Amino acid sequence: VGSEAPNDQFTFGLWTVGWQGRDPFGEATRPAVDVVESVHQLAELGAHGITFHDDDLIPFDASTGERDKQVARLRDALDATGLVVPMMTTNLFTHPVFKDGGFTSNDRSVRRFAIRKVLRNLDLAAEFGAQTYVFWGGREGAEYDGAKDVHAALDRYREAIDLLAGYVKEKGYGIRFAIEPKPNEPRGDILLPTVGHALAFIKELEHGDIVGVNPEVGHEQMAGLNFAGGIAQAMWAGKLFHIDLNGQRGIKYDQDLVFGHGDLLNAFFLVNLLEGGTGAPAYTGPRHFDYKPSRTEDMGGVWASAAANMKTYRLLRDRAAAYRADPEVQAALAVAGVAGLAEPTLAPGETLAALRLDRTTFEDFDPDVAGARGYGFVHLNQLALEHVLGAR
Ligand code: 3MF
Ligand code: MG
Ligand code: MG
Ligand code: MG
Repeated sequence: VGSEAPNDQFTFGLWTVGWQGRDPFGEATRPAVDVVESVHQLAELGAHGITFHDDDLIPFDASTGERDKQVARLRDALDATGLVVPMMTTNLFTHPVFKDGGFTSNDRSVRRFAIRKVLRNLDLAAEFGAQTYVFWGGREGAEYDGAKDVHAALDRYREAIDLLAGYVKEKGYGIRFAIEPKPNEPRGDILLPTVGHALAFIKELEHGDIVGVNPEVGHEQMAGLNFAGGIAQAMWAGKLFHIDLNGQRGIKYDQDLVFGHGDLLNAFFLVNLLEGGTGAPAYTGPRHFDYKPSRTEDMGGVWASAAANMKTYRLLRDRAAAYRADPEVQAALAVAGVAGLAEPTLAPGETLAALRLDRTTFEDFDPDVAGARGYGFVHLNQLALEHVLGAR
C-alpha cells in the first residue's frame, strides 16, 4: 500500500484516530494514543500526512520546555516516516475559557487570548511547513437568540480573521486560511453555519484573497444540504482550500463516520467532482479525513477504520472513472443534456437586443414541445448506482 499511496494526498487529523470515544453519555472506551504511535501507524497504512490542533500535540497548560519536547518528538516521527503536515489548526473550544466562543466571546479578554493562542500556533504551523490553517469556530455561537449580538459577533469574527491573515502576510508564511462551517454542535447555533454563509463572510474580509473554506461532509449534511453541490460552489468560487471527508446519515448529531458510510451516492459524485470528472478543474489539495472511529472499536478497529477511509476513496475514484468511460453513461449524459449546460445562453457576440429580435426564443417558441422532453435523469442515476455497486 505504502508505495503508491503518498500521491493520493490522504491525510488524517491526529484527533481522529486519537479519539478515545468520550461522548456526552459515556466515558472513554479506548486508551490514549501517543502522537508518535499515530504517525507511525498512519504511515504504515499509506497516509501522506497528518494535521493537528495545538492542543492535540501540546497540552493546554504545558510549560515551554514541555512544548519544545512535544514538538521535537513529532518532528522526529515525521522525519522517520516521511509524513508531512499540510494543515494545522487551533483548539478554541475545549477549555472552559472558550465556552462562549474565542473570537466572538462576549468577554473581550477571552477574544484577546484567543487571538494570541492562534498567533503562537501560526508560528508553529510555518515551522512545520503547513500550507493551510483551518478555523473551525465550534464555540462561536449561542444557545439563545438574546445571548449573542450576531451583527457585533460577525464584526469581531472579521476583525480576528483579518488581523491573523494580515500577520501571515506580513511574516511571508505563505499560509492560506480555510474556514470550516458547521450548523450546530457543540453550540446550539454556530456562526457561519454552512459553506454559503462562509463564502459570503469571506467576501467581506480585507484579506479575503487568502481565505477559503474547509467544508466537512457531515457538517453540511447535518443541515440537510447537498455536500457535493456545496463543494461545486466552493470550487466555482475558487475557495475550496481544504476538505474534511467523512460520513453522516441524515439530519442528526455529528456522526463523523468513515468516508462513504453515509450518503454513498453523494460521496461517489463528490469524488467524481474532486477528481475533475465533471470537466471542472480537479481539486489538488489533501484528501483529509476528519472522522471518528466509533466508540465500539478497539485499537485494531481504529486502524482498520483509518484504512477504510482511504480504501473507500480509492474505490470511488475507480468507480467514477469507470462510470465516465462507460458508453451507456455517455449516451445517457447526452440524452440528459448535461454537457449542454456549459454552452453560454447567448451566442458569442450576441446581444440581449438580438435575443429579443430572435423570434425562435419567444414568439415562435413552443413551450409545450420543450416541456414534453424527457431528460432521462433516473436512468443516468441508475447507471451511477450500478457502477457504485460494481454491477457494471
Ligand atoms: C468538529 C470538527 C473539527 C474541525 C477541526 C479543524 C475537531 O466537528 O470538524 O474537528 O475539523 O477543528 O480542522
Ligand atoms: Mg466535524
Ligand atoms: Mg463531523
Ligand atoms: Mg472537521
